[in-house]
Amino acid sequence: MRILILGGDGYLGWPTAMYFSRKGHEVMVADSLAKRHWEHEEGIMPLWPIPPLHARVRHWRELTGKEIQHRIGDIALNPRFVYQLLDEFKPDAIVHYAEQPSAPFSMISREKAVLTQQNNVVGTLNLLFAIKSRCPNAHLVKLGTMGEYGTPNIDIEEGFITITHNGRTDTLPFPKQPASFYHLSKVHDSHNIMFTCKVWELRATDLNQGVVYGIETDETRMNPDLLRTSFHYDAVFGTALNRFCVQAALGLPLTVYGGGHQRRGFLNIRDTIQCVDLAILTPAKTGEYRVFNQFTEVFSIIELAEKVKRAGEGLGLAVKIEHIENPRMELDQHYYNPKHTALPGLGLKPRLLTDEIVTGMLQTIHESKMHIDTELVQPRVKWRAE
Ligand code: USQ
Repeated sequence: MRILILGGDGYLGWPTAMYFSRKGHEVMVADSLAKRHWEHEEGIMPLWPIPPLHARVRHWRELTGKEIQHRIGDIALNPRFVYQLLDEFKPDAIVHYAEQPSAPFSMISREKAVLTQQNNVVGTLNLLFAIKSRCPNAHLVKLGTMGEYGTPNIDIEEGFITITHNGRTDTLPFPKQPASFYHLSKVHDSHNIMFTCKVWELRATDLNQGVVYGIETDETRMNPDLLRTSFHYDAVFGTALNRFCVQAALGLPLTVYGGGHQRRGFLNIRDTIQCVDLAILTPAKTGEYRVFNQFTEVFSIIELAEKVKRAGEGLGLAVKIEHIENPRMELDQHYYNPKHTALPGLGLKPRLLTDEIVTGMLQTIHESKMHIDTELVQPRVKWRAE
């Protein structure tokens, strides 16, 4: 297949590109490199330096003999770039990761909230128009988020819920209660994609993903120095488990926000790729908009921190858990029971979070602890201004 990966320079995009290339698909990646720019703006760096995209694809070619085509351009600011990509590459499937991915980043200021929504919503809208015009049969696989649903006091379905109201019944989009301007941008995307599947008969899969953790995939392991993915531990782009592992490796207290009873869906970065592969192998039908909840396990934040503490102590590290004031507005105690049967139904074999996985992450990070900038660890973005 011809697979176009938008956001192919990112934490998920680059490993996805290598995975599909290794499987023998024709792969093109496109990226605006905006994430690297935002990192510089915020004074943030991934734990390990990442070669430029040009060098990454060259290293991949030298190692495997396989070509990953790459284009630099901004799908939100430059609609022509999107049309050109589709004209030139004629993709069968488009994996769309090209979005600002951080909730805290979107809450820094008016400017960052606008940037997040412009980048994400307009980028996706440009893409939808370009697909309609150039390759209406291509399957759009779009990265959404579990955070679109929030934490309602009922079971969360996969995208849609059947409701009987005043004696009448309908299947409707599941209510959305996002908790940041970033999560809101994904909700707006979902509405736009669903609408275009209906009116233009596009075909799309919205992957409502949970929090991803992990350092490596089979492909990054082929040469970690040259092929590794961008791993963040800072309070803006870093996510819960990845951050806790870095904190433990460095002997810093684990930053559990509030009581830590908030529950979320989690998955290994290797399972993200497996899920995208499964979605591509069984595409949505013409005119179909389908939603898969993409995570493998639910944990509370304190459970995660305790796992890291246990694994750290097994390695002789002194790990302390600290409950710090929650910078976000979110429920601490809540019901959380999201369904996630669609992807296992397509054959997902989850790689669950074992103590061995946490230990492996801690060991790898510990070897590089001299690169960690402790200044980046404490949260500085608050949801509510002082
Ligand atoms: N948290 C802590 N301590 C930390 C970091 C986070 O207690 O040091 C808590 C947060 O308060 C939150 C939970 O952990 O309750 C998850 O936070 P996170 O920073 O790991 O992830 P989040 O901001 O929710 O966003 C991440 C990705 C985003 C993706 C989302 C899936 O950055 O791209 O869409 O996970 S979900 O969380 O299901 O919406």
